[in-house]
Amino acid sequence: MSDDLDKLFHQAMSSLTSCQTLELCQQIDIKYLGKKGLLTAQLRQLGQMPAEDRPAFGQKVNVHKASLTVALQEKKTALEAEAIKAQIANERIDVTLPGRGQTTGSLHPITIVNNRLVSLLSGFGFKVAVGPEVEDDYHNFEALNFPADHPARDMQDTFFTKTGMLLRTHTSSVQIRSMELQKPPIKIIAPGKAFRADTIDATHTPMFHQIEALAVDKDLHFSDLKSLIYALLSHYFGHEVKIRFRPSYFPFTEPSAEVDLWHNDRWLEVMGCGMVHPNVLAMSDIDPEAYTGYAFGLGIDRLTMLTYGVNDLRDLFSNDIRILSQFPSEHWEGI
Ligand code: 2U9
Repeated sequence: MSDDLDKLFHQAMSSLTSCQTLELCQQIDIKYLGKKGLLTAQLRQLGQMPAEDRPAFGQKVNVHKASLTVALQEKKTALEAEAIKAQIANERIDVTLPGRGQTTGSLHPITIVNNRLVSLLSGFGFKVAVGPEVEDDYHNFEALNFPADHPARDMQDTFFTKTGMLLRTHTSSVQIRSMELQKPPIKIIAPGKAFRADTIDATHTPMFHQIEALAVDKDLHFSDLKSLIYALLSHYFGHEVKIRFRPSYFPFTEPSAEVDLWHNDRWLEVMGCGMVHPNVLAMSDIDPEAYTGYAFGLGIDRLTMLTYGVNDLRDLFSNDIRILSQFPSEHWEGI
């Protein structure tokens, strides 16, 4: 019997030696020392023993139990220490490493230029107006005095939807919608996207950005338009600009002009303008005898290229962070 007891004890001790986890320690504890454990069960055999053997056997069981309890506790402590050591090694941070730093976004150059123009024109008393990018023929063409056979109305030049709507070819449709809701004096700007079925190259994309201005009031003259454009461009470039007005043609303005800017020793076409055509005023229920209006339109993408020396428009739309992160957004934000 005593031999069995020793065997049991050594069996417990050897399984404890090879045990590598706290869970296994717990299992050994239960298996040998628990209420129904193998060593605990040995005490129950005392009853069937000769009385003289009982004290020695009982004592031996208790010694084994005590030894195993101590060994288990030591093993548990060792395993816990190992686990903490491993965790510390795992979570170690090197506080001497340089920080990764924060990456901040920046505004797209087109947004920067747009914001500056909106800000300058707000200073001249213009209010921002917005409207839909998917338009109907009336607001995009008809109300702007486009003749029925004008090339812009052709499938080749304009994106039409299956339902007979179109993608606005300019933001002028926004001003038409504003004139439906509001009577003179009117002083609005319409910044936004416009769409034309152009083949993509260095200076053309099917989606581009515009800002258009419209003023309608009594006694507005071409001279008011000229002085506004001169002031706008001078403030934009930060110095007095040299510009010229060259006669042109648009269905919605009469007279019409292109504005050229003297830049890097040559004339560059930067915008178009004119006095609002009497037909356009009349179609919006504004009496052309009592009121006159002036308007201009400016391509923001082209002005962005000019401002930052970008030669290829496609670079502005490639979403290449190496290009986009070069523009000093903070400087112009909110201006
Ligand atoms: C209304 C009446 C008149 C807006 C105008 C232009 C001249 C013009 C182009 C500039 C470059 C378009 O982006 S671009 O390709 N625009 O030349 N736009 S006058 O005239 C209007 C607008 C609204 C009711």
